[in-house]
Amino acid sequence: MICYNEGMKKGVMMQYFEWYLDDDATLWKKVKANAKELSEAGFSALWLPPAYKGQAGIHDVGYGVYDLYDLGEFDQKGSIPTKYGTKDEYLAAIKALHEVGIDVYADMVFNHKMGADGLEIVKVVETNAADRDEDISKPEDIEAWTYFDFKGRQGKYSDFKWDKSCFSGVDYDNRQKKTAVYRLTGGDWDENVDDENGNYDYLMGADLDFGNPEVVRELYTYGKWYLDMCKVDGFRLDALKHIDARFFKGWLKTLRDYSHKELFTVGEYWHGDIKVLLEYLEENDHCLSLFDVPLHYQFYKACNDNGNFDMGSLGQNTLVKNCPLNAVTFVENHDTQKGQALETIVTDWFKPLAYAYILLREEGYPCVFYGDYYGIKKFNTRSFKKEIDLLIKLRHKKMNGKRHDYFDHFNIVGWTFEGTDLHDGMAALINDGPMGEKMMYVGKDKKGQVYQNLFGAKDETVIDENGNGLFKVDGGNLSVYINKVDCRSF
Ligand SMILES: [Ca+2]
Ligand SMILES: [Ca+2]
Ligand SMILES: [Ca+2]
Repeated sequence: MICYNEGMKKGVMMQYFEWYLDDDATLWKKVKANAKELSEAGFSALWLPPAYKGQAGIHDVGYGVYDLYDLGEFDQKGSIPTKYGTKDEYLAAIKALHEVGIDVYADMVFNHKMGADGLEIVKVVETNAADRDEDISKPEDIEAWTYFDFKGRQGKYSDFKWDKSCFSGVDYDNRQKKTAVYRLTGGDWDENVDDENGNYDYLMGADLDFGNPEVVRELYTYGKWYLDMCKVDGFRLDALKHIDARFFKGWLKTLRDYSHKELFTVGEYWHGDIKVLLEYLEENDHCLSLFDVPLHYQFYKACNDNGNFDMGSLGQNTLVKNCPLNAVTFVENHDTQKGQALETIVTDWFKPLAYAYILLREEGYPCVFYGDYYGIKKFNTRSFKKEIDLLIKLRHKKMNGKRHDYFDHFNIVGWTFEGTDLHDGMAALINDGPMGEKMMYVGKDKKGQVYQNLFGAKDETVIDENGNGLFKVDGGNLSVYINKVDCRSF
């Protein structure tokens, strides 16, 4: 099997946006300006937000996708730029990132389209919102927003026009001004979607019908266009729960063959049950990675449990444990942050502990959240840049040699790296309870060396003749110890 996981090469990606960035069309310029600094901090890839025009124009975070071919180039939805800038600025940002060796992953939102240009009379049945396999009306005509002709673009790049034949669901009848889950009678819900609500094909907007070969063909064409135009190195796929699970396997294979690139890809399948995620990967021959949602939920639980979370169980039943090559680990994202639909905030005290867990272990491909790195202006949350920078530096310099795990305690758990002949190791501890210490092995050849903690109170410990150190960790905190002679360079 091909290893699609950059994390195994110590890669670190950043999700370079949060939900509440200013609608000032400056993100692409900021990316370009910060490229060198991000590279020096040790980031190897950025996941950039959806770059195409959304229904709310400059105010759209990007998930209310209107025109996939408008990357901030056409006067549509009230502006030429998107929330993040113009197409030229996007391409310049990608170029700047490539120049410093940072890969770029584009966010692909293929489940739905919004902000249609016109209404059509469509034949539908209303379905039970809680069980979409159940029809609750006879076939009826409604007036739906399903016609997209993108007048502002005038056919540039693609003359594909979207109409009612391209969609399998809508949620609004303009005649009756009624909101419901309507299924277009021309086809059926897509199969191979999540089974929540009976069939979870429908999420929002005009739902793409992956049973229509024209739609599938257009998305293949689009993928090639995107690679040619933007030269990205991979993708983040939105809303996989709601899209036929068979689609992306073919799409990715075609684009990988076409571009001769690995095209690292991570999908958003928002589900806390590891079994569901493993099944999805199995179904797709592991051709992509998924975000480790179960691990996020463990962080969320641990930080809210006042020390009662069993830290010894951290990582059990997670993707990174069961399928590390296909796991993208993360602490927080634009959906879990405050104010969002899936709000499950990992609180401040636990954040450095969670980042230590995803950044200082080899398994999984860690993804740092913009809002954690820079802080979230809208809510005046704190920046964890200092801690994250230090952890990434430790990841690159000290994650060497054999690892020893100590997930054997209700509060204090830890792990060490022995190092190699050429490179030193380290000892890490995370603690959701009161201050304490833990004996851990760092290698017999370390006998007599002084290890110092880079976090908190700069505690020191001397490695004994058996290669063990007694490492201290403050209450609700983390410690990372390295050979004291190296501390000055950190
Ligand atoms: Ca769908
Ligand atoms: Ca569909
Ligand atoms: Ca505990």
